[in-house]
Amino acid sequence: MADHAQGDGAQAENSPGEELKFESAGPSPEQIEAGRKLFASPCEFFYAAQALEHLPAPRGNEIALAGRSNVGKSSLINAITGRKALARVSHQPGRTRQLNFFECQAGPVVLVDMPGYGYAEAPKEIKRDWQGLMLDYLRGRPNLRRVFLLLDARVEVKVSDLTVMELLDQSAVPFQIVLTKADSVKPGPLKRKQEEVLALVATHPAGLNQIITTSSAGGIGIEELRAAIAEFVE
Ligand SMILES: Nc1nc2c(ncn2[C@@H]2O[C@H](COP(=O)(O)OP(=O)(O)OP(=O)(O)O)[C@@H](O)[C@H]2O)c(=O)[nH]1
Ligand SMILES: [Mg+2]
Repeated sequence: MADHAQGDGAQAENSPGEELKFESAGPSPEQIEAGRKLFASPCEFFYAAQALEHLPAPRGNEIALAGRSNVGKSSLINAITGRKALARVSHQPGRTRQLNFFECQAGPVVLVDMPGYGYAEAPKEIKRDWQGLMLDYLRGRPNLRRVFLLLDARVEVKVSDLTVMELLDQSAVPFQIVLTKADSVKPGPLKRKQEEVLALVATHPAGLNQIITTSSAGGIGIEELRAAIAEFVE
């Protein structure tokens, strides 16, 4: 879990035997249990939209995963739902080119896997289509309860990330930063990244002041993410 990753880094700086106290801003055991229960029931793909006019009628609480191409959105959907290949993962950036909707039976909660932004290689017209769809969706979806905005823990924050944060501020859509691929970063740099991102998000009115550090590959932060999603279930 994220606080374990933070804890490892802090522990090394303390003398042996010294009692360690971590201010845990993370979920309570009850919230973790609510998240576990929510995703113990199956989640299924039910809809793909390539244009705004083809979105499914709003139902349930929608939670969208947004972020640069290759940041790990589809992998995180698989980790959250406990399914290996519910969302399609690729080594090539720009794999997801539509909005993919997954409904979890308990809930109702709908997870939305989004096309990535910032992928330079894609042909311009195609890119405009799928990135335009993503931005229009983020601006105007009535039942969108939260956006998890994914940032790769190994990569610097890019202008395109800031643009999306500003759009969410303007549209008053609450977003929470999720650091991904924490398995590939040492504790020291990871802690610095967390601090840098917390400082950044504090400058965005729509940004939540708690971030979640994850690794789909290492199972880090997944319980915490599930607990955050379970908050929306009535
Ligand atoms: N080390 C590591 N690699 C990961 C992790 N999550 C995803 N990856 C890798 O990152 C690459 C992209 O993952 P995806 O889940 O397809 O990323 P995406 O954000 O959905 O990408 P697009 O759909 O192209 O925007 C794949 O090669 C994954 O195996 C992780 O937690 N750790
Ligand atoms: Mg994807």
